[in-house]
Amino acid sequence: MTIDKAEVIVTSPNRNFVTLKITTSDGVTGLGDATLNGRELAVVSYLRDHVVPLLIGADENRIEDTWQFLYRSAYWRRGPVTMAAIASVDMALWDIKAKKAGMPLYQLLGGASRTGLLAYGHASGTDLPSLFDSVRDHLEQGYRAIRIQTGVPGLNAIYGIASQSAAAGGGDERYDHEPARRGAKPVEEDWDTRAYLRHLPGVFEAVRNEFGPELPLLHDGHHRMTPIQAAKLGKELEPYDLFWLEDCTPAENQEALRLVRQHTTTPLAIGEIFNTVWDFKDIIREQLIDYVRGAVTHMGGISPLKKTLEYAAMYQIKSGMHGPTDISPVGMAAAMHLGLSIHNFGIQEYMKHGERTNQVFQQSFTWQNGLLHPGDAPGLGVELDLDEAGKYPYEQAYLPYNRLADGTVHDW
Ligand code: GCO
Ligand code: MG
Repeated sequence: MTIDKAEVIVTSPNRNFVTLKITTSDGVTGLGDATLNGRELAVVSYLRDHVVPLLIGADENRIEDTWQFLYRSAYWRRGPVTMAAIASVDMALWDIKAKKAGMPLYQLLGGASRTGLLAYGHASGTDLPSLFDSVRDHLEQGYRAIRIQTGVPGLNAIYGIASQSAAAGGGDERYDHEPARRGAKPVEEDWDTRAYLRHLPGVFEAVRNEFGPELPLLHDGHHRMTPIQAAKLGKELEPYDLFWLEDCTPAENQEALRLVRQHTTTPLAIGEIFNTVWDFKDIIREQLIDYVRGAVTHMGGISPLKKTLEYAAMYQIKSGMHGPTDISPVGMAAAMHLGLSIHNFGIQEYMKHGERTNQVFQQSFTWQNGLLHPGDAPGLGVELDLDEAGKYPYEQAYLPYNRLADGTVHDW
């Protein structure tokens, strides 16, 4: 059989999503997530103008060959736009193969290595009381691991504090629990690393005192520290036994992690903005990280992320796949099937999608006792309702960005 049709669907129920839908000549369909937050339409063009014409008439069974062809024949390798586009093809072809086999995808990937996936949610607050409320709310929802972000005294709006994104819309109108906001220009936030470093250890001390020693706690530094600042923070957080400190330094400077590692035993996670195994190669081999944060959607698909995680396994490094709401339900399903099947699963990020998103994407995953499971429907277990998707046309939206008090642009 061959690929008959490949459609690129853009929809914005609670936020923008780009989905590739492949249909084979025997009428089987597969979905792939190609969402690149804030730069969505670049991937739409890459797919529609350059990839879809190459897929028509191709053999849908040849997943690895198709991946290699799209990656190598472009000549211009890597980069988020290219790799999100290739990822969507890879996911859709795995979806089709598993549907044809009549199995949930995790069975084709080797079968389940566990009963479910430990997932963490995002607690946040502008101050300690609101942070504690948010942690309690997450515990009530069943989360067994929690990311902690708080406001910093003196700073108005900073990364990861939900109340600000909620303030952008409120209710179901909000931009889906996540900092990107609809609008023609990115919103400006402020930043002061010294104020943050003074504040954060006290926050973790308070959270540990309130919630005890067992709860796995995570924190995202969002690329904002210099190497020596990250080293200092990692060291100061050691008494609070973090599950991980994420993106402590800018992702481009991999040598930074050597310096951080020399100073702290706080586990490190990195890679949500990485695109290929080459971005992970050295930091895995040198054992500079503990968790691979790659997303199926941004790493070129299930095939390359599985290879990267198998390589990581040789160094006892585990998965910590990216799962904010800008990973669509299709990308999340792909992460769940992969996570369930590999041996070195660590944790899965899980931010719940909004109601309208769940109507556009019909999903079969389950969330019970703090564990995710992709479900047992054949394929990825996600179907796209085209009529629902059509109700929500694309709307321009951007992630915010940071400036320091003197006006200098800073990593967000
Ligand atoms: C995370 C991330 C996200 C990103 C977002 C950007 O750890 O979940 O840092 O919140 O900011 O995915 O598109
Ligand atoms: Mg992050």
